[in-house]
Amino acid sequence: FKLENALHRALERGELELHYQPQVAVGGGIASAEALLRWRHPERGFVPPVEFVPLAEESDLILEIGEWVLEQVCSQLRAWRRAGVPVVPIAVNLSAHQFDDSILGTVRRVLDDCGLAPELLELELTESASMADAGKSCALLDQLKGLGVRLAIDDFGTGYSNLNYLKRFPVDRLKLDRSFVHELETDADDLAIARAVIAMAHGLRLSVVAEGVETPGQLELLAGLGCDHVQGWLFSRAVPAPQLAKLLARGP
Ligand code: G
Ligand code: G
Ligand code: MN
Ligand code: NA
Repeated sequence: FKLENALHRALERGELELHYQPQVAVGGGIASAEALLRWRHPERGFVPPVEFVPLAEESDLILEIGEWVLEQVCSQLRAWRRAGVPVVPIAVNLSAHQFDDSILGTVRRVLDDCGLAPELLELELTESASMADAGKSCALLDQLKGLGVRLAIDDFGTGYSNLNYLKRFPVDRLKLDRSFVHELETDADDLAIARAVIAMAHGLRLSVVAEGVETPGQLELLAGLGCDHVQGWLFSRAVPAPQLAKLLARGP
């Protein structure tokens, strides 16, 4: 059978869901969370996003899925707020294919539909998507920032960053890629890179969230470097919405 055909129907059949991974303030509680797509295929079971997101990106399907993700996150935030859950900003991954002028209308519409404070929505752009045509990205990011949403550069350090553009991008934070975190305790080069990225980000008035933090040793090193937030299995995997609500209700 064709996974691609099934993916076309997955949206309508409600087989896609979002899980949420907490992003924890160093020395504090849950400051935000990242929404991560999950596909529960009726026969194949759980299909990871690394398998189906690239497939969806081969067609305009990624635009439909991307819009669904934004709608889902905003209506989830509204539902939580109505239920008295102490909400935090939620970060959404944008595919490079979504990153054109049409994203402005989409983001404005989902925020309006839910009557949501724009600061509760963060958009994650990969370094490669934002730097591919950095001049154009700069204009688009300015317009997105004008809507009041938060902006982050995902997988920082793995693409081709143009620091001239990074300087001009109106982004709020960098996500230090987990490939630099994985061997932080044993690889002096990774430690040097993490230190440099954090220092540069702070110099540019950006905050840093480190991805893939799995051990107390990694956390300790990152805290020593002044890293602002951490995300990873040390704290929590991505969890279904009701579970995140419980974690948020528990407080810091
Ligand atoms: O959760 P997991 O580690 O399996 O996610 C793998 C990759 O899938 C991540 O790099 C993430 O950026 C991507 N991904 C997860 N959810 C979404 C989404 O809603 N939209 C897009 N475009 N990519 C996503
Ligand atoms: O958008 P991005 O690719 O950064 O998505 C985050 C991905 O990282 C998700 O697929 C998530 O499952 C994965 N992830 C989250 N925490 C950890 C971790 O502590 N270790 C590893 N290896 N992967 C993680
Ligand atoms: Mn991400
Ligand atoms: Na990432």
